Amino acid sequence: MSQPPIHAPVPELFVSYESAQKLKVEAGNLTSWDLTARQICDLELLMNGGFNPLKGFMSEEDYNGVVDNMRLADGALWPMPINLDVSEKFAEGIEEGQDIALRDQEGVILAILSITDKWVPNKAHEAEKVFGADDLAHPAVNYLHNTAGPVYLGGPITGIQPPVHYDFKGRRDTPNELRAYFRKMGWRKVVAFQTRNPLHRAHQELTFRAAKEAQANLLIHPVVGMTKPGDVDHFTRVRCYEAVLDKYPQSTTTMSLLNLAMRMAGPREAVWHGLIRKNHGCTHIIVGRDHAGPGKNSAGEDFYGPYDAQDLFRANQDDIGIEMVDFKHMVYVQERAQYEPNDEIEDRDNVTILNISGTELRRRLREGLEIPEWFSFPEVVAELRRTSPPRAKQGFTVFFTGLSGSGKSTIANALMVKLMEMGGRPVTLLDGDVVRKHLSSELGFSKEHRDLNIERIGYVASEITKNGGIAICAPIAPYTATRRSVREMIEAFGAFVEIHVATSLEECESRDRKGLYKLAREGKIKEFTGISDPYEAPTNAELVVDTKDVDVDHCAHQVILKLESMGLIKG
Ligand code: PPS
Repeated sequence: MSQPPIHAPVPELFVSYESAQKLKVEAGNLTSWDLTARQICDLELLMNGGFNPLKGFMSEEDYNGVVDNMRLADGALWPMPINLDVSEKFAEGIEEGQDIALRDQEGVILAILSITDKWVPNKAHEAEKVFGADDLAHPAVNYLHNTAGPVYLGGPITGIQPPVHYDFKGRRDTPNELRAYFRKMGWRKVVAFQTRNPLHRAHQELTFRAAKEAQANLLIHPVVGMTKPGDVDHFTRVRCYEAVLDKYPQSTTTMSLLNLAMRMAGPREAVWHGLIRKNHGCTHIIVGRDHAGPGKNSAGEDFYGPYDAQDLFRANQDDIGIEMVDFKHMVYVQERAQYEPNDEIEDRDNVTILNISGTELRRRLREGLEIPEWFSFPEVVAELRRTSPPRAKQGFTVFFTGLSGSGKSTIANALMVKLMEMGGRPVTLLDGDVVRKHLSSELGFSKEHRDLNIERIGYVASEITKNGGIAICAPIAPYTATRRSVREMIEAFGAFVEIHVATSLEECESRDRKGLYKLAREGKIKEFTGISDPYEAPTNAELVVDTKDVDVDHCAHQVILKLESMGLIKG
């Protein structure tokens, strides 16, 4: 197979500096689209040649070819649709033949799109063909249906400026910058290692072996754009990669960050990664087991077979234009104190083979357990521990829900004092009444207003949780869907402990501590929860308490025991 001339530049879509200055002023008058985070990633790689041969967002003809056969209209191999998805409302005001300005999230104009095509895609068909199933458990299918706009725009791009990055500037390279680096270093063969995870000893070992086998230099090329939801954030990962970089023999290896928005499309993604790496001047790419795998489908099965990505890559290797190096599954052989490819261990009955899965690693981090030196480098483990402290040191939210007068606030207050007595983390109480005074004073009790109130509480609690504090919330929060959305918001940063204070309506009404039930019965307070407004009782709360025959202290103690059992506080 003929190798591409890795040092020749790839075409970019930028105009000259002078033209860009002029265009920027002119584009100020155009209709403009505010790019989403994913579109910014796509646009950056379109403009800098990372998505060569694409010259802009795909036309309908290119899109159809790509979806159905992985081919652009001119026959070139391309596995992934790259479209500008917009809202119906925006699309209504747009005509084919029109130029629009594409702005980043601060409003800076990055490019002009000359629209040639506007159409409504068949998303179910796209999901089936590109991702293998129209199943929302696939993160890209979920994005397609629930985040991406319903109308696609296509057409060539005129690049004005690349998106601005404030982090790790020195580690980001365009395809042509990397090509120039390889030329300067005299690297004629380069193996790329694509990754979205921290590197441990096994990865270091396998990448080193892959480079040796291909007699090539090594490019660690991690994705820092968008990866799989729930991945270790790229800030932490890059600090980890920097620590691992020192472990390679000097000047054989370099690292560069790729602002790609991954789709987790397994086989098609592997082909796409190959084309992107070829554009970045690489001659080889490592493709592993379950490359860019999205996890399990809604039936609990893998979306793709473990070697589907390697098979599709192999079948298209000539068109991709770079060679695949198969990933070797490396395991640690205790007796020989070294990593070896799992399929090459002949005396496996006589040796101890050690391995720690990703799930096991996360458990050990969460519970503050030992992570052995044979598995990872101490610097990497220290970085991961800094970002993922054990649960007993992470922030969390305790979310009480229940009728007015059920005892939420009283238990919440007792809990706050007990947690403060223990010390270690700051505690904030977001009580229903307090929130309504300071955060939601303009809101009433319609469904819309109650939802807004709970969303605000959820947002504040998620910020507290993210920053390592304890948030205690005590609103009525009568709607299941709203409580679920708050749970999701918080679980991105730490534990969400829902406590249903299930004191019955009869009991709350007979206490009527604020005299509100009487007024509600008389119709003097409208939309009163339990009387003239609904309360949807939780079915999946972490704990249910009832204050009828149990004193507050005991209820608060039950919560403390729950928090202990979840590892959130130390007994
Ligand atoms: S919600 O539904 O979660 O937004 O309600 P919340 O913010 O917790 O506010 C509840 C407190 O407001 C008082 N109050 C009412 N509650 C329910 N329905 C109506 N219509 C209403 N009007 C005023 C009541 O004192 C609630 O306080 P708690 O602490 O729950 O008794």
